This record gives sequence, C-alpha cells and structure tokens, in this order.
Amino acid sequence: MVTTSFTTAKSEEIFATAQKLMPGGVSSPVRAFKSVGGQPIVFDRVKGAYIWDVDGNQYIDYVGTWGPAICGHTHPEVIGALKDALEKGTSFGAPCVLENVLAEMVVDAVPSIEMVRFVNSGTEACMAVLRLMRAFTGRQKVIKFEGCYHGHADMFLVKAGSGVATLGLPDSPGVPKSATSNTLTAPYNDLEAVKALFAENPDDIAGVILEPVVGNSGFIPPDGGFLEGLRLLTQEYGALLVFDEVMTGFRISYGGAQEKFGVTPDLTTLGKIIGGGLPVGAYGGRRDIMEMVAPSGPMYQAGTLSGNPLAMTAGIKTLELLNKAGTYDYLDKITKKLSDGLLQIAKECGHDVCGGQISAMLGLFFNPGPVHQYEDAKKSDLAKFSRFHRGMLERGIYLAPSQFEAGFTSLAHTEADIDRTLEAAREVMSRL
Ligand code: HOZ
Repeated sequence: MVTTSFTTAKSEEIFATAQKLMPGGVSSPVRAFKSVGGQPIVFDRVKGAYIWDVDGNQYIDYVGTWGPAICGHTHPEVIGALKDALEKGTSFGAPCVLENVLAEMVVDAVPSIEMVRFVNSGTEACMAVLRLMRAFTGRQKVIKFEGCYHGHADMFLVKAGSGVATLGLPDSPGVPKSATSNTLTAPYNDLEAVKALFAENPDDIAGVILEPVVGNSGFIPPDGGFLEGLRLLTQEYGALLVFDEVMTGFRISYGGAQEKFGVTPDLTTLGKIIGGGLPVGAYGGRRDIMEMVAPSGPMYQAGTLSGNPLAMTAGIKTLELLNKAGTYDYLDKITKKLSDGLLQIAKECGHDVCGGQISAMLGLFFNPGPVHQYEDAKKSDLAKFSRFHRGMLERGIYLAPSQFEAGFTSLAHTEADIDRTLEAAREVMSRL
C-alpha cells in the first residue's frame, strides 16, 4: 500500500494559485474538500477506473466525475466517436440528426419519457421541469424532500443536499423569499408528512419532485411503498410526480430507478450519463405535458448549446455501451462486493456503520443507522469520515470528499480494483 511516497506538492501549489483566481479555488463547491479537510487534489488525466494527479499519484476512482463515467473514463469508443464528431463541428445551434438518435434511445429506455428536451446540465433540467409542472397544472406550490438536491436554482435551495449539506449551509443568501415561498419540504421516506402537505394545500400543489434513490445526502434508498405512495397521492390530488434521475438515470438500471422500482412518474430529469462526460441535461415525460414546451406550446425554455453534436455523440456511445447483456449484472456484482466488503471490514474494526448499494451506486455512513432520511444522515460521525477519506486518499483510493455524496463504480472497475480498495480500507479502518 502507498503511504510514505504520497506527496501532493504540485497540487498544493496549483490550488494556492486557484484560490486567488476563483472562489474557494474551485468551479463547484463540493470538490474543495472543505468538509474533509486538507487540500483538494488537482488532477491531470483519467483512464478506465483510474485517475492521476499532477504529482503523479494514481488512484482508483469512485467519483467518476460525479456519475457520468459509468463505462470508465475515456472509453476508446466514446473518444473515437467524439474525434469524428469534432471534425464536423462543436455546435450548430440548429437541429442535428444526433439529437433524434439520442432522444429515441432515451424514449425507448426510460418508462415515463415519451418526449424529451435536451439542455446543458441537471440544474437546467430541474429548473425547466419545475416551470413545466407549474405551467401544466396552473398551480404554484411544489413539494421537495430534505437533503434532495435538484441543482442550484433559487426555488430548490431549501434544505438542499449535496454541496449545501456538505458545507452545512443555511438557505443561501441571494435567494429571494418569494422564490422559495412555494417550495414545501418533507423528510424523505415520510409519506405521512407528504399526505399532511397535500391535505393542507389540496388544490395548490403542482407536483412532487424527488431523487427516487437519494445520492445527495449520501446514498439513501426509498423504503418499500414510498415511491408507490407518492404515485397514488399525486394522482389523487391532480399533481405531477417528477423523478430527478440526474444521478440514477442509466445507473440504477438502463431505465433508471423508475424501471428498477416499477413506479412511473409523469416527468423525469436526466443528466450526467446521457452526456457521456460532456455537459448535458434533459427533461422528458408524458407527451401531453411535454407539448406545453415551446415551440409546441407556450412554456418557454431555450439554450444555444442544447443538443450540440459533441454531447449527443458522447451520450449515444455511452448508452450503446451500456445497453448490452450483462452490463448491469456486472455493475451490481462488483459494487455489492465493494459495499459488503466495506461494511464487513468496518464492523470487524469496531466501527458503527451502515450503508448499501443498488447497481453501480453505493454509500457508507459512519452511523449505526438505519438512515432513512437526511436527519439520520446528519448524525454520522463526520470527523471519522474525514479521517477515513484522507487515509484512503493516501492509499490511492479517490472517494467523494463528503459523507453526503454517493459513491459510483463503472464497467472499468475490476475485481482486483475492489480487492485493492478493500485492502486499503482494512488498513485505514484499523487505525481510525
Ligand atoms: N453536484 C455534484 C455532486 N452531487 C458536485 C459536483 C462538483 O462539485 O463537481
């Protein structure tokens, strides 16, 4: 195991300059390592399941650029297709046939999606879907869950997960009260709380949006009956059900969490994997709702780079690679081996932990559990997680720098990678 040769001098030097140029030295908060301490690692290149920093250290990567790298980084078929597409141009700002190809793949795969609109990020997709929920129902209020993260648009920055949870931020300054006055919140997995909100506002709720499997307060699966209950409640009150599958889409299964759990929402947001590592997002759903979107209908939403040929190409190739027999069995097998192994080692080393996995998504809380919602996740031993994170980093294992983020595996992770990770975990856990 690598411990003594671990140096990060170049990373530190580059990050010192970055801090003078960019807020916190980063382009997105979670990666700043604020909650685990130490300095972020500055990376140079990626390949397969591995990532190399500017000091030459190699890591097994369980962040996978926060989800998109499910086929492994720089897959030769994705890169080859991108090189060909690049020669033809990076952006047309006009229709291209690649949009049809990816749209058809998404429609075929995701049970709720009959029509789709491509955008450039998950944030954009969620922002647009909220407008669509309101436009379609003519209602203003929306229910979101504590610790779920739907991007950084004003109306979602209420009890949000991901960076907001990681940094322990209260609601963000700069968000006007008027923007969030129609955002109602409930604890995740608490159907009674949602029932109460509907009973109080029977004619005012446009819909319910959630991560069907939470990845932004750590990994939290839905309790049995929760998704089904939301489906029935929204139908009863004439509201829409929206699954934010930016993280879970094409990861939990090819058809996402909605396919895995057999619950079909009215609308779905996607991102990450469908762009194969390039900036992309999408929202889609029932045809009668999607036909509200301009220019078919009156709800306005637009984007210069939306549906650009590079993002479409990377997405198409990535979905082609995923849509093969055995893909998800493999992802589930190696991820289960990792998750079970971590839980077992932690227990043998005397730590109170809980966690689990579904397909290629996993989590481990330093918390006796069970964790059903963000309030439970918050009780985790964050100082212990920080020491664990640092120890793993020093041994060549790159984990998300927050207890409140999920872990991701890819088709490029081998059994040997998992064994090496567990060996490192045993060393670290025995000294925590
Ligand atoms: N929203 C991402 C995690 N859920 C964080 C992205 C980043 O910091 O790069």
